[in-house]
Amino acid sequence: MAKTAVMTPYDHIPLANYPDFSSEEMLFQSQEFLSHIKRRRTVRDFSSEAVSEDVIKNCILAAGSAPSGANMQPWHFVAVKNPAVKKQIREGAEAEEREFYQRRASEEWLDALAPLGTDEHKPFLETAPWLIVVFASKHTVTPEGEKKKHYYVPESVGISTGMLITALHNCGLATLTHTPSPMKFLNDILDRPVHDKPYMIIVAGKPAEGVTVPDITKKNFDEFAKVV
Ligand code: IYR
Repeated sequence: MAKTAVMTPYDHIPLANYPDFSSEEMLFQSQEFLSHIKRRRTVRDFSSEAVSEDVIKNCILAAGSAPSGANMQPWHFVAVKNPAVKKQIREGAEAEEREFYQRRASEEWLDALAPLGTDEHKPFLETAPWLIVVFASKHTVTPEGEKKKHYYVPESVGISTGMLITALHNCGLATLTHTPSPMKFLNDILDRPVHDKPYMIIVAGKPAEGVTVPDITKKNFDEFAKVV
C-alpha cells in the first residue's frame, strides 16, 4: 500500500501583532465584547435589503481564520445571493421540512419546538439577501489526486461557523442557523462533491422591520459553568 508523503515541518516565525492588554484593558475588552455579543439574536424574518458581497466575503474570511485539526481547514462556504439558486434551496428545504413536521419528528421533538412556532414554511430562504451554506469536508484531494484526511471535522467546522455568526453580528447582520434535515439536496444545487457534508445554512441579512423574537433567557454563569 502506498504510504503518504512525510510532511515537512513548518518554519516557525515570531508571533506578531498580538494585542498586549493591561489587566484593566483586558477587563474592559471582555465587558465590551460581552455586551456586544449578548445583543445577537436569531431572527426568522429578514429584510430583503441588499448587503455588499465584500462584507460577506470578509466575514467568511474571518470564519476561515478559525483553528482546525492539524490546520486542515475542513470547511467550505458557498455564499448564495442569486435569487434562482435561493429559490431552489427553499424548495429543497421545504420538501425536507414538510417530511420532518408531518412524519419524521417525534412528538417529543415537536413539543420542544412548539414554543418557537416554527413550521415547514421557510420564506426567509428567498427574502434574506444571503444564504451562506457551510460544508464540512471529510478530506481534500490534492492537485496530484492524493486524498488528505481531515481531523476533528465537526469541532473545527463548529468553531468556524461560530466565528462566522460572530463576524456577521459584528457588522449589524442578523443570522438564522438553519438545518433542514437531511441536507443532501444542497450538494446537488451547489455542485459540491459527496465528501463535503452540508453542515448548516447561515441565513444572513438585516432583520425585517418590526421583527419580533421570542422572550427567552440565557443561563447564568453558575448554571452552565464553574471555576475550580
Ligand atoms: N429544521 C426545522 C426544525 C427545527 C429544529 C430545531 I432543534 C430548531 O431549534 C429549530 C427548528 C426547522 O428549521 O423548522
